[in-house]
Amino acid sequence: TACSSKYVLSQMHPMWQEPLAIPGGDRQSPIDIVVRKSLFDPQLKPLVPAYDPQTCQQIWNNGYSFLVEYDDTTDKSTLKGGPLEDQFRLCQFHFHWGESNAWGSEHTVDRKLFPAELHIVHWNTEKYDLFEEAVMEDNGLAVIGVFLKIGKRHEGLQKLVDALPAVRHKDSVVDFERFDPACLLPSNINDYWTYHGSLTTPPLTEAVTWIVMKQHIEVSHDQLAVFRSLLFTSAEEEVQKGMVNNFRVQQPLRGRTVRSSFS
Ligand code: 1SD
Ligand code: ZN
Repeated sequence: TACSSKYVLSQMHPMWQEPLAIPGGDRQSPIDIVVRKSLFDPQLKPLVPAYDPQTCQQIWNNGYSFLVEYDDTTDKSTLKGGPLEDQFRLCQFHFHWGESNAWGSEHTVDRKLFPAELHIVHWNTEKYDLFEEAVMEDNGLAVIGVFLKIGKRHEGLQKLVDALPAVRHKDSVVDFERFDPACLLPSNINDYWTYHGSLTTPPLTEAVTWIVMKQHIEVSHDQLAVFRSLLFTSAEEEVQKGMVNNFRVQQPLRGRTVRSSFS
């Protein structure tokens, strides 16, 4: 189970209400991306997302974020190229955000914080049979990270924002169909940073090839306010807690190289 993982003993975010314990692995996420220290790798290929919006199924408030989940039983929605050698399959996307617009992202760029960060999660179907297996293994997952900034209203995101009141409480699920996560990518997906890291929530396994977009997307303050109206707590709980600051603290780079696809 997730709780028997050695990584659970590593540094925990205060949100998880666990003690800060023994330092864990050497490839943890998130990190600060120091632009000047990132290494341009001309071998890095263009990223090739090929998503079928028909695989979109539901939104689930899992008590930490909301997950937009996709049918990942076939190769209908895939990601390849970029730093990836294998083909990966889309399974879900989610966000991390702050209580104010001054912070909320997990990764930072030269210490700059963004108000939110999108994670599009894919698993390696060439090496593994199940998502649950891929999560525990090297090269199991590929996650695209996109920073959100406050600006004009994001038209593509609005359909999702409109559905969020239905999953206000923890454990609530609502049908959600035909949403193409590609509409949440910036216009230039060929400029990105990549490094080897981990999940940022338990089991914190070091299974992730991170692909962090250089370009951010813009959303309105009101759209992010709807994210903040969600709850960490279930309908049964007496004291309701607003879903904000659902990010992990930054982790040491420990000698890793962050590569960039651009110079
Ligand atoms: O926060 C998510 C978590 O909700 C879960 O989806 C997990 C496995 O996919 O991934 C983490 S994260 O590392 O993508 N932040
Ligand atoms: Zn995430």
